Amino acid sequence: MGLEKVFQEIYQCLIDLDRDCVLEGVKKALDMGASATSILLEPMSRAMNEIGRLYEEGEYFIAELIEAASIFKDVLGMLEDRLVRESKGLGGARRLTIVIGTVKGDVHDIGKTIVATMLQAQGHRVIDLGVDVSAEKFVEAVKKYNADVVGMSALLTTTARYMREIIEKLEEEGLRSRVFVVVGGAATSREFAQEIGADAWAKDAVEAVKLVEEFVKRVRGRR
Ligand code: B12
Repeated sequence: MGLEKVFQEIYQCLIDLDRDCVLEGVKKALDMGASATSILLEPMSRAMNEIGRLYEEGEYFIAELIEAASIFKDVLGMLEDRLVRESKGLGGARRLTIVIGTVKGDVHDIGKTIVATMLQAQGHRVIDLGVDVSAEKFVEAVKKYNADVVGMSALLTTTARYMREIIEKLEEEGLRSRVFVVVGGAATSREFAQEIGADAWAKDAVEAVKLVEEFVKRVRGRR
């Protein structure tokens, strides 16, 4: 069986909320040489989008979303060490301090956690503030840890708007120009990021890592 077929199996098993079948598929994919990153960002994330769509259509309810998230977290736990090992790390390059969190009113944390794990695996110091994080908490953490990067996640249209308030708060405190602000999550887009005055947007964790790497290169040139 080809890897594509196994990925399709993982995708379908997650939509069917069949935990054992998902875990089996993941093991099979690993045996066939798939990377943890590709498993998480391809079949697993695609299935979550489809589950979201089914919820929107009224075919799935909150209970199904909770179950899907629980299966996803099992897989994340199973793949975490590999995710870290797959990362090439920064070697001698400058490490950054990154403050990351899901914004106020929002409890979706799977994507944010993948991004945080991958950035940490790159050798950065990552302060994960968790979910439902207020502007005050972001500002406090930027000061306390002397952060270089602020990462904000939002999956709800309503909470994504709150990101602008966080950026304004950073401005008020005179911190905005000191930090690179990157946003992500299903409720955001490149245009949205521009609109609220963020520095960058990433569609997934791989892109987030790339963005921060590019930023590291620029910072190294300056400091
Ligand atoms: C699982 C899930 C839940 C779970 C979350 C569990 C958990 N611990 O996270 C639970 C059941 C709690 C939940 C609750 C709700 N949910 Co929900 N949920 C989802 C679902 C199906 C999957 C999300 C997910 O985990 N995806 C997988 C991860 C890997 O992807 P990701 O989060 O997008 O992250 C990637 C990128 O976006 C990016 N990224 C993410 N964060 C960041 C941050 C930075 C800095 C960067 C650079 C990149 C980045 O990188 C990540 C990895 O590649 C989505 C569907 C969807 N399309 O997203 C709906 C969805 C987000 N939920 C939705 C809704 C409506 C709700 C509820 C309001 C439902 C209700 N009536 O109660 C509540 C809100 C609760 C709250 N206050 O937050 C809607 C939002 C609609 C909207 N536009 O506002 C969606 C889109 C479903 C839908 N299509 O209707 N939900």
